[in-house]
Amino acid sequence: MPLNYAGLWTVPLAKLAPDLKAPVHGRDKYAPEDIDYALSFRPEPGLLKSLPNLKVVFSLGAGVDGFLTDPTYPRNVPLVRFVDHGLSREMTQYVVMHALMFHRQQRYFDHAQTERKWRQTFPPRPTEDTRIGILGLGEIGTMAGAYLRDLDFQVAGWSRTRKNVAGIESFAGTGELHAFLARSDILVCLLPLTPDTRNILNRETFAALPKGAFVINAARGGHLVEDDLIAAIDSGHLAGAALDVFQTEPLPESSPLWAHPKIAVTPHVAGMSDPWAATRWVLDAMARHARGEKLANIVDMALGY
Ligand code: NDP
Ligand code: OXD
Repeated sequence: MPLNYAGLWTVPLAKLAPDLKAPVHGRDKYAPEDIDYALSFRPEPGLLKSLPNLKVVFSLGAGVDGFLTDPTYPRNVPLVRFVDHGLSREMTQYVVMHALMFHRQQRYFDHAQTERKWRQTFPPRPTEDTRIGILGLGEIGTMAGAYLRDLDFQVAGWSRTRKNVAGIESFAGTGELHAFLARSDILVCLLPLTPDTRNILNRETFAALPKGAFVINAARGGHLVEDDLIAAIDSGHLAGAALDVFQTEPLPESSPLWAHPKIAVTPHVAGMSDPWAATRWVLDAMARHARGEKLANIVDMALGY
């Protein structure tokens, strides 16, 4: 069952700002012209456009594709995204966990356990020789990369602009994508979903990875061509994948991803915004906005993130 998001936010809002009028769309009656600020994650298309006096939209998640894929989104209204240490940390845990599960062959040992078999093996390659590539070296990618670097993996990141992060090699722009992929034994996607990055995890991308590479997608389902991934794994080119996000969510029961022995599936839970932290952030940002201060983490409408 998807979580009832509105229900999650109303409790902290009522506790932290009891005097604030905060109607829940679809549950409470409200006059569209009374709404100054909107808090949302994947608003129904057209909803934000229907609020004529909207001053700021707060994205309760880090990714804002749920707003910008709506062609009616009022682009003159600032969209601010949630950037939070706790959220980045949860995402980092997911990435590190799946990188280590692959590196330490945990699924192989899980399987051996079901057969009561004592199957000792060495890791396929030493940690220092294992190259991890992170697509998207932003808030989350940088934190995940730093933890993996500190575990002695060779970490590189790919971003639009060049980065200078100690111990992490930086690749930038489409011109350097192929070289980045060619050195990535574990490929992690932490990109925002934009027209430039949609379907970036595709047949050509997988072919550019070294044989036996593993793919972790914790960003958006729209990044991944699911059939291409299955074909690359079934052909033996890729070793497997960990997926938290899908083209269609909830992932339909009929999807072959569920039962694939080399794919780990989770239901978009890699990083969940803490409602209390996010509510404190929204209230603080609203106060700043009311004082005429500039808000941090405003989405660049042209870039889409
Ligand atoms: P940021 O905006 O901080 O980082 C995005 C990174 O992607 C930046 O390094 C940016 O480059 C890079 N990038 C964007 N477009 C391109 C491009 N065309 N080519 C190369 N690099 C590009 O985002 P966050 O780290 O905060 O979040 C990343 C994503 O993680 C979110 O958008 C969301 O989709 C996903 N997410 C998923 C969650 C889950 O539960 N599964 C939870 C939270 C987030 P540059 O730095 O040069 O601008
Ligand atoms: C996010 C998410 O973008 O939870 O924060 O997917």
